[in-house]
Amino acid sequence: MILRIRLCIPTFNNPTTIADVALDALKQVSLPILIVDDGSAEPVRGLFSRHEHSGELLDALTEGRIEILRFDENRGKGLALQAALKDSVEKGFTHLLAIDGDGQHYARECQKLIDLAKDSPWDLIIGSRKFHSETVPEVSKFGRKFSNFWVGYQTGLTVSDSQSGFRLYPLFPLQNFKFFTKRYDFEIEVLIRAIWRGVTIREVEIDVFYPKPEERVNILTSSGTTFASRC
Ligand SMILES: Nc1nc2c(ncn2[C@@H]2O[C@H](COP(=O)(O)OP(=O)(O)O)[C@@H](O)[C@H]2O)c(=O)[nH]1
Ligand SMILES: [Mg+2]
Repeated sequence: MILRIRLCIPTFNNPTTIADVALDALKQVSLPILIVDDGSAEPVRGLFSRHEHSGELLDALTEGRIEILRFDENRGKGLALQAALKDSVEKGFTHLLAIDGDGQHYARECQKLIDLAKDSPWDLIIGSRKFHSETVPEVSKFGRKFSNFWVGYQTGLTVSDSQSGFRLYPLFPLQNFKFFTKRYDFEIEVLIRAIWRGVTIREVEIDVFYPKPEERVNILTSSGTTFASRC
């Protein structure tokens, strides 16, 4: 199968990181990029114009290497990803590779998931975050265990990082799914539904960075968060 992969960066209020994440993605992966700007207080386009590498970022926008889908009001990460999945199916992509906009994910790690997809194009691939660093909050470790348990309970399968937002979604097997969740809970729902439909889940370990607390999306401002560990 010829893979047509699109990189997706869902973002909500990541003013200090989103332009750098986009620049890093431009350098590290030669994939078209879709940023879903979910009602961020400062629109991503404006942040691009003010960035020290604004020329590079604005050229990428003009040339279509980066597209921005902007919602005027925050709708939730789950709905943002669902919009990206739908739009990508319509545009003929075969896969959506999602990474976070808060600088926690390194674009250079994308290649590991892409390499796996070449051999397993129908599988959903998770970048399983290495959680060895001291900076990983205990609450995140607990949240991951809790949601892994929940996925195991629903499916009988063991997944080591069911909360990771670093994922390669195969579009064909997922395209007719109906989802009920809108926020972070979507990432659990899509996993469970995919497993129920017989999609194989693969995981590959990735390095992650834990930014300073003030650069993370605050769970109190990103309303409706399911797991308190999402910080
Ligand atoms: N589009 C969109 N993205 C969101 C929303 N909430 C969080 N995100 C993005 O999802 C990514 C992960 O969010 P974060 O709170 O850092 O979760 P964690 O790192 O997995 O604990 C970041 O890029 C956020 O900007 C939202 O409501 N809409
Ligand atoms: Mg984060």
